[in-house]
Amino acid sequence: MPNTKTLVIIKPDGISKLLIGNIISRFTETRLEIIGCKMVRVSKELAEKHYAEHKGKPFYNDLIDFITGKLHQHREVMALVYSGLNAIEKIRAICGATNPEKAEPDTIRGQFGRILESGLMENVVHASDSVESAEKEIKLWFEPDELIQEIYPTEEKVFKNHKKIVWKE
Ligand code: IDP
Ligand code: MG
Repeated sequence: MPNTKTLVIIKPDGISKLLIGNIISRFTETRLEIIGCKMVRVSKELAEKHYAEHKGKPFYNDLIDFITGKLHQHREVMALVYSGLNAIEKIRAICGATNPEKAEPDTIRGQFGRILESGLMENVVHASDSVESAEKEIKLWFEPDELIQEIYPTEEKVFKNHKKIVWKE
């Protein structure tokens, strides 16, 4: 397998349970490289684009509430891009199965996930599941200049009347 990229999100339950360090340590064992990392307040629009494939499923509304932080004290998530050999498979193996009750106990989801009374699987992390979804997700969550490598082709565009917040002089 070639060098691949994958998007990881530490979900609001992972942030609330103070698991950022633990999760990144686990991923560090893979020796994959972090090429982007940021904290994000997830808008409904971003959540709906990210989980578009699940629209219409019984857990969809709860899933959107979950990822936008409505179920936790912490409204933010951490988004990371990992790069390296078999990145997608290596990261998903450490995350474990989607259902935390079925996930192996030595995986992140097996250790720290749970199923809510509503049935929603609160499973601490998201990780891309294929090269195609990784590209779609990375482009959704990150601008080109937020990554330390140019992993997909870019182009220069000039925006007129483009307002931008900068540090005050
Ligand atoms: P994945 O996160 O392992 O790729 P997906 O099928 O893409 O799993 O589902 C996205 C997220 O939706 C899951 O991580 C989990 O939080 C939630 N989810 C998936 N399937 C179910 C279900 O059958 N019941 C409740 N929640 C689910
Ligand atoms: Mg998925």
